[in-house]
Amino acid sequence: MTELILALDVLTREEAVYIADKTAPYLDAIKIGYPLVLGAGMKIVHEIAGLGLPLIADFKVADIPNTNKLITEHAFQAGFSAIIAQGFTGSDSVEACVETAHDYGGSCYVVSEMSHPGALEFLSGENAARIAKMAVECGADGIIAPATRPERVKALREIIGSKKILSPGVGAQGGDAKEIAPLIDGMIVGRSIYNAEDPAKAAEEYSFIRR
Ligand code: FNU
Repeated sequence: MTELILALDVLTREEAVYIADKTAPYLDAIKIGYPLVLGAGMKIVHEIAGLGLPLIADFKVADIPNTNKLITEHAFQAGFSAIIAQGFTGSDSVEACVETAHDYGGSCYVVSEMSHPGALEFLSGENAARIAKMAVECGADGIIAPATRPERVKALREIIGSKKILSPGVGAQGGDAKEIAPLIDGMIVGRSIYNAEDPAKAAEEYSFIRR
Protein backbone atom coordinates (compact mmCIF):
# COMPACT_ATOMS: atom_id res chain seq x y z
CA MET A 1 0.00 0.00 0.00
CA THR A 2 1.21 3.49 -0.86
CA GLU A 3 -0.11 6.42 1.11
CA LEU A 4 -1.73 9.40 -0.60
CA ILE A 5 -0.53 12.74 0.76
CA LEU A 6 -2.22 15.95 -0.33
CA ALA A 7 0.06 18.96 -0.85
CA LEU A 8 -2.31 21.68 0.35
CA ASP A 9 -0.66 24.64 -1.39
CA VAL A 10 -3.71 26.91 -1.53
CA LEU A 11 -3.39 30.42 -0.15
CA THR A 12 -6.43 31.09 2.01
CA ARG A 13 -8.00 29.54 5.08
CA GLU A 14 -11.32 29.10 3.27
CA GLU A 15 -9.88 27.16 0.32
CA ALA A 16 -7.68 25.08 2.62
CA VAL A 17 -10.53 24.06 4.91
CA TYR A 18 -12.87 23.34 1.97
CA ILE A 19 -10.39 21.18 0.05
CA ALA A 20 -9.03 19.36 3.10
CA ASP A 21 -12.56 18.56 4.26
CA LYS A 22 -13.70 17.27 0.84
CA THR A 23 -10.61 15.17 0.15
CA ALA A 24 -9.90 13.84 3.67
CA PRO A 25 -11.69 10.47 3.18
CA TYR A 26 -9.24 9.60 0.38
CA LEU A 27 -6.03 10.78 2.11
CA ASP A 28 -3.48 9.33 4.52
CA ALA A 29 -1.84 12.68 5.37
CA ILE A 30 -1.80 16.36 4.42
CA LYS A 31 1.39 18.29 3.64
CA ILE A 32 1.36 22.00 4.45
CA GLY A 33 4.13 24.37 3.39
CA TYR A 34 4.97 28.02 3.03
CA PRO A 35 2.21 28.96 0.54
CA LEU A 36 -0.54 28.15 3.05
CA VAL A 37 1.10 29.19 6.34
CA LEU A 38 2.25 32.49 4.83
CA GLY A 39 -1.21 33.03 3.39
CA ALA A 40 -3.36 31.92 6.30
CA GLY A 41 -1.05 31.98 9.32
CA MET A 42 0.17 29.08 11.46
CA LYS A 43 -3.25 28.85 13.14
CA ILE A 44 -4.45 27.00 10.01
CA VAL A 45 -2.38 24.01 11.15
CA HIS A 46 -4.45 23.57 14.28
CA GLU A 47 -7.65 23.87 12.29
CA ILE A 48 -6.67 21.31 9.63
CA ALA A 49 -5.35 18.99 12.37
CA GLY A 50 -8.95 18.77 13.55
CA LEU A 51 -9.66 16.43 10.61
CA GLY A 52 -7.56 13.81 12.38
CA LEU A 53 -5.03 13.21 9.58
CA PRO A 54 -1.25 13.40 10.17
CA LEU A 55 0.15 16.76 9.03
CA ILE A 56 3.57 17.07 7.41
CA ALA A 57 5.39 20.43 7.64
CA ASP A 58 7.09 21.07 4.31
CA PHE A 59 9.41 23.82 5.56
CA LYS A 60 12.47 22.24 3.88
CA VAL A 61 14.40 23.30 6.96
CA ALA A 62 17.89 24.32 5.83
CA ASP A 63 19.76 26.26 8.49
CA ILE A 64 22.36 25.85 11.23
CA PRO A 65 21.50 23.21 13.85
CA ASN A 66 20.18 25.63 16.49
CA THR A 67 17.87 27.42 14.05
CA ASN A 68 16.71 24.07 12.65
CA LYS A 69 15.84 22.99 16.20
CA LEU A 70 13.85 26.17 16.86
CA ILE A 71 11.91 25.83 13.59
CA THR A 72 11.18 22.15 14.21
CA GLU A 73 9.98 22.81 17.78
CA HIS A 74 7.67 25.52 16.45
CA ALA A 75 6.21 23.14 13.84
CA PHE A 76 5.46 20.37 16.33
CA GLN A 77 3.99 22.78 18.86
CA ALA A 78 1.67 24.05 16.11
CA GLY A 79 0.26 20.55 15.54
CA PHE A 80 2.41 18.98 12.82
CA SER A 81 3.38 15.33 13.19
CA ALA A 82 6.26 15.29 10.71
CA ILE A 83 8.72 17.75 9.20
CA ILE A 84 10.71 17.90 5.97
CA ALA A 85 14.33 19.08 6.19
CA GLN A 86 16.88 19.72 3.46
CA GLY A 87 19.84 17.37 3.51
CA PHE A 88 22.47 19.50 1.77
CA THR A 89 23.09 21.46 4.98
CA GLY A 90 24.95 18.46 6.44
CA SER A 91 24.55 15.92 9.21
CA ASP A 92 24.61 18.26 12.22
CA SER A 93 21.73 20.33 10.83
CA VAL A 94 19.77 17.23 9.85
CA GLU A 95 20.36 15.65 13.27
CA ALA A 96 18.90 18.74 14.95
CA CYS A 97 15.64 18.25 13.03
CA VAL A 98 15.56 14.47 13.53
CA GLU A 99 16.25 14.65 17.27
CA THR A 100 13.72 17.42 17.83
CA ALA A 101 11.06 15.62 15.78
CA HIS A 102 11.64 12.43 17.76
CA ASP A 103 11.51 14.34 21.06
CA TYR A 104 7.96 15.31 20.07
CA GLY A 105 7.12 11.73 19.01
CA GLY A 106 7.12 12.83 15.36
CA SER A 107 9.00 12.06 12.16
CA CYS A 108 11.59 13.79 9.99
CA TYR A 109 12.03 13.32 6.23
CA VAL A 110 15.13 14.54 4.45
CA VAL A 111 15.08 15.89 0.88
CA SER A 112 17.63 13.85 -1.05
CA GLU A 113 16.80 14.84 -4.62
CA MET A 114 14.14 17.30 -5.72
CA SER A 115 11.62 16.70 -8.50
CA HIS A 116 11.99 19.78 -10.72
CA PRO A 117 14.40 20.02 -13.71
CA GLY A 118 16.75 22.47 -11.94
CA ALA A 119 17.40 19.85 -9.26
CA LEU A 120 19.77 18.19 -11.72
CA GLU A 121 22.10 21.22 -11.69
CA PHE A 122 23.58 20.69 -8.22
CA LEU A 123 21.97 18.06 -6.05
CA SER A 124 21.29 14.87 -7.97
CA GLY A 125 23.32 11.75 -8.73
CA GLU A 126 26.21 11.13 -6.36
CA ASN A 127 25.32 14.02 -4.05
CA ALA A 128 21.72 12.86 -3.70
CA ALA A 129 23.00 9.37 -2.88
CA ARG A 130 25.32 10.79 -0.23
CA ILE A 131 22.47 12.79 1.29
CA ALA A 132 20.25 9.67 1.42
CA LYS A 133 23.01 7.69 3.17
CA MET A 134 23.57 10.51 5.65
CA ALA A 135 19.80 10.74 6.32
CA VAL A 136 19.80 7.06 7.32
CA GLU A 137 22.87 7.55 9.53
CA CYS A 138 21.18 10.51 11.24
CA GLY A 139 18.15 8.38 12.11
CA ALA A 140 15.72 10.12 9.76
CA ASP A 141 12.44 8.35 9.15
CA GLY A 142 12.76 8.62 5.40
CA ILE A 143 13.64 10.74 2.41
CA ILE A 144 11.96 12.84 -0.26
CA ALA A 145 12.74 11.59 -3.76
CA PRO A 146 11.42 12.61 -7.20
CA ALA A 147 8.37 10.94 -8.76
CA THR A 148 9.56 12.56 -11.98
CA ARG A 149 12.60 10.22 -12.05
CA PRO A 150 11.59 6.64 -11.10
CA GLU A 151 15.08 5.33 -11.90
CA ARG A 152 16.51 7.69 -9.27
CA VAL A 153 13.92 6.53 -6.74
CA LYS A 154 15.02 2.93 -7.37
CA ALA A 155 18.67 3.90 -6.86
CA LEU A 156 17.90 5.77 -3.63
CA ARG A 157 15.83 2.81 -2.38
CA GLU A 158 18.97 0.66 -2.63
CA ILE A 159 20.63 3.07 -0.21
CA ILE A 160 17.87 3.60 2.33
CA GLY A 161 16.39 0.09 2.52
CA SER A 162 13.16 0.04 4.51
CA LYS A 163 13.15 3.73 5.47
CA LYS A 164 10.22 5.56 3.89
CA ILE A 165 10.27 7.34 0.54
CA LEU A 166 7.78 10.18 0.11
CA SER A 167 7.65 11.30 -3.47
CA PRO A 168 6.28 14.48 -5.07
CA GLY A 169 6.06 15.20 -8.79
CA VAL A 170 3.03 13.20 -9.94
CA GLY A 171 0.49 14.96 -12.15
CA ALA A 172 1.34 18.64 -12.65
CA GLN A 173 5.10 17.95 -12.81
CA GLY A 174 4.67 15.03 -15.19
CA GLY A 175 5.31 12.03 -12.93
CA ASP A 176 3.21 8.91 -13.52
CA ALA A 177 1.25 7.63 -10.50
CA LYS A 178 1.04 4.01 -11.70
CA GLU A 179 4.75 3.82 -12.37
CA ILE A 180 5.95 5.45 -9.16
CA ALA A 181 3.47 4.08 -6.61
CA PRO A 182 5.02 0.59 -6.28
CA LEU A 183 8.45 2.14 -5.61
CA ILE A 184 7.50 4.46 -2.76
CA ASP A 185 5.70 4.65 0.60
CA GLY A 186 3.85 7.94 0.15
CA MET A 187 2.82 9.83 -2.99
CA ILE A 188 2.58 13.61 -2.58
CA VAL A 189 0.04 15.23 -4.93
CA GLY A 190 -0.90 18.90 -5.02
CA ARG A 191 -2.24 20.72 -8.06
CA SER A 192 -3.86 17.81 -9.82
CA ILE A 193 -6.09 17.42 -6.75
CA TYR A 194 -6.62 20.93 -5.36
CA ASN A 195 -6.98 22.59 -8.80
CA ALA A 196 -9.42 19.96 -10.05
CA GLU A 197 -13.02 20.98 -10.60
CA ASP A 198 -13.99 18.26 -8.11
CA PRO A 199 -11.03 17.78 -5.70
CA ALA A 200 -12.72 14.86 -3.90
CA LYS A 201 -13.18 12.98 -7.18
CA ALA A 202 -9.58 13.77 -8.18
CA ALA A 203 -8.30 12.42 -4.86
CA GLU A 204 -10.49 9.35 -5.18
CA GLU A 205 -8.99 8.66 -8.61
CA TYR A 206 -5.61 8.20 -6.91
CA SER A 207 -7.10 5.73 -4.41
CA PHE A 208 -5.84 2.73 -6.41
CA ILE A 209 -2.36 3.36 -4.95
CA ARG A 210 -3.70 2.76 -1.42
CA ARG A 211 -4.89 -0.80 -2.12
P1 FNU B 1 2.32 19.51 -7.14
N1 FNU B 1 7.87 19.26 -3.44
C1 FNU B 1 8.11 19.01 -4.78
N2 FNU B 1 9.35 18.53 -5.16
O1 FNU B 1 7.27 19.20 -5.64
N3 FNU B 1 8.59 19.18 -1.19
C2 FNU B 1 10.34 18.29 -4.27
O2 FNU B 1 11.41 17.86 -4.66
C3 FNU B 1 10.09 18.54 -2.90
C4 FNU B 1 8.84 19.01 -2.49
C5 FNU B 1 6.54 19.76 -3.00
O3 FNU B 1 3.44 19.64 -8.11
C6 FNU B 1 6.12 21.07 -3.65
O4 FNU B 1 6.58 22.17 -2.89
F1 FNU B 1 11.03 18.30 -2.00
O5 FNU B 1 1.32 20.62 -7.25
C7 FNU B 1 4.60 20.94 -3.61
O6 FNU B 1 4.13 21.28 -2.32
O7 FNU B 1 1.69 18.13 -7.18
C8 FNU B 1 4.37 19.45 -3.80
O8 FNU B 1 5.54 18.81 -3.34
C9 FNU B 1 4.07 19.05 -5.22
O9 FNU B 1 2.93 19.70 -5.66
